[in-house]
Amino acid sequence: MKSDALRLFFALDCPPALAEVIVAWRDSLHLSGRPVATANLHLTLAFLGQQPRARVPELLGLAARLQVPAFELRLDRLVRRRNGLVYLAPSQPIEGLLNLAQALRDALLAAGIGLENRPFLAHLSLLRHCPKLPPDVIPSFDWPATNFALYASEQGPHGTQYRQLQQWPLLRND
Ligand code: 2AM
Repeated sequence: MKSDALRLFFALDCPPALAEVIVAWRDSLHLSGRPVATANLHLTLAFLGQQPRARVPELLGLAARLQVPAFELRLDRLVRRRNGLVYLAPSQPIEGLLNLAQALRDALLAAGIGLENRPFLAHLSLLRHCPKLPPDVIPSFDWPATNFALYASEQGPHGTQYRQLQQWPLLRND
């Protein structure tokens, strides 16, 4: 029987060609830990947690109404958290990204879906349970962010899978 709740989040989907390049670079560092699958690379904009399946049409509607410009995202920091999560992040605040995350948060709040009160952390997770990073690793990946999507996080036979429910374009600048 299908569960009537889904674990949902909005995210930027890493373009497949860029995901391949990032994963090849990550693997070349030979870090210990549990790597995130190439297909799962994404940058979360808003984490909704468990939501009733019946809410999905409303979420699709509010996302479709957002009018946010496309932007360039440069990932140029490699970070390891104390819990062993290793991620890529921008070293500078990216206005377009912050605007998109805020627009989503506002639209969700207006729909009565409050997010956790922790500040938005722009990050693309690469590896979990990593004990240590080598010093002086300076990445540089450019990601033209042209769309965003709603995902359901599901447990599959090979671990966590992120199923894209729908995606929407960001506004072109030209
Ligand atoms: P992570 O990669 O840092 O774990 C699906 O689980 C996505 O939602 C992942 O990007 C995950 O981030 C993020 N996520 C999971 N729990 C979250 C929470 N409580 N707050 C914000 N993001 C969360």
